[in-house]
Amino acid sequence: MRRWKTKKNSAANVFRIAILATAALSPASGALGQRFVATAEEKPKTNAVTIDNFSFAPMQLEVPAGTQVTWINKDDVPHTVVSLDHTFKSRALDTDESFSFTFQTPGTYEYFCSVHPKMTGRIIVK
Ligand SMILES: [Cu+2]
Repeated sequence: MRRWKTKKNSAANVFRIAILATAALSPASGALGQRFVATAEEKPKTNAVTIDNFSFAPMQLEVPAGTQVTWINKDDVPHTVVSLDHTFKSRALDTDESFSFTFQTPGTYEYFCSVHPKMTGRIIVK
């Protein structure tokens, strides 16, 4: 009777230790943790404006000061990103090329494409 009880307890303990070891060593949980950290660090700092079908999307973007904004050209013709007050100015961007600018000073930044001046956009920095 007593011997049977001891045996049962130790079997339960071995089972519990095995579960803990599996959780600690699981590569899946480690990768998941890393991906979460990377996302949390990158997300607040980057904002993207897509150039597609001769327009900027979103046309107006509001970001906190210190944010880097990246424009990427998804059209099959070249476009530029030029601010009205010349705070920033890209070269001609071919398909899938991008241009980035970091906005440190709060304000409203109107910009356009110098190749197609009817293409306009606005970045509002708070
Ligand atoms: Cu253009």
